[in-house]
Amino acid sequence: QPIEVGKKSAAWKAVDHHVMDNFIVGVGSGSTAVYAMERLALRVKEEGLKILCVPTSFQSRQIVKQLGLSLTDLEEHPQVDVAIDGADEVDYNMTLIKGGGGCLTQEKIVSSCSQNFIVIADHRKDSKELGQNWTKGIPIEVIPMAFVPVQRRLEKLGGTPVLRMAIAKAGPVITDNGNFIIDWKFSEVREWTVINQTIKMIPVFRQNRT
Ligand code: DER
Repeated sequence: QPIEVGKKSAAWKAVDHHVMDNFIVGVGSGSTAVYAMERLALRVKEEGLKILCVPTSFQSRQIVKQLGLSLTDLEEHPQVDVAIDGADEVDYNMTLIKGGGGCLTQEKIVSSCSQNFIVIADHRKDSKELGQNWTKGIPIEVIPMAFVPVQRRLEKLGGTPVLRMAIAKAGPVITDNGNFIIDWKFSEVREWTVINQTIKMIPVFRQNRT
């Protein structure tokens, strides 16, 4: 499977190039991040690499434990040396779409606490403009009680905000943080920094009218 070979070799190179002894390492979620965690475990075994891993989801925490890597968290280590993660799409500007696996919030928090953020993305994720290859929309995690007001605010920005429904469970996907995900399907290319700021400003609680 050439794609898996590509993902694995990119993940191994990222780990070999960016992870040093005594590092606090943010470990991402999804299938590409698994290759990175496997490489970390191999280096610990073969070189005696000393690292502590901050997981970014239930999935990555489970894999850290299965591989015998040492776990830590942002309470113990709020400063992370490098975060290594996958992505769903990357444009020419290195703007990412993340959250296809529903783990975007903890991933973003850990990467924001990190000196260095390494994204491993095979050629399928490479797009000139966001939305070219990843057509499922921009994942936005919302507090359940606010999903309709947030949908309405997103509709005003254009595009179609869709509540992500679960497959192996009736009803919507519930994230590791107990929230919903809205996939915001947009039509035309946007000024993503402006959009990112605008989305962040959407109050997930209705403000009292003053
Ligand atoms: O949820 C995410 O952002 C993940 O990093 C993700 O969707 C990438 O997954 P993959 O490595 O399995 O393609």
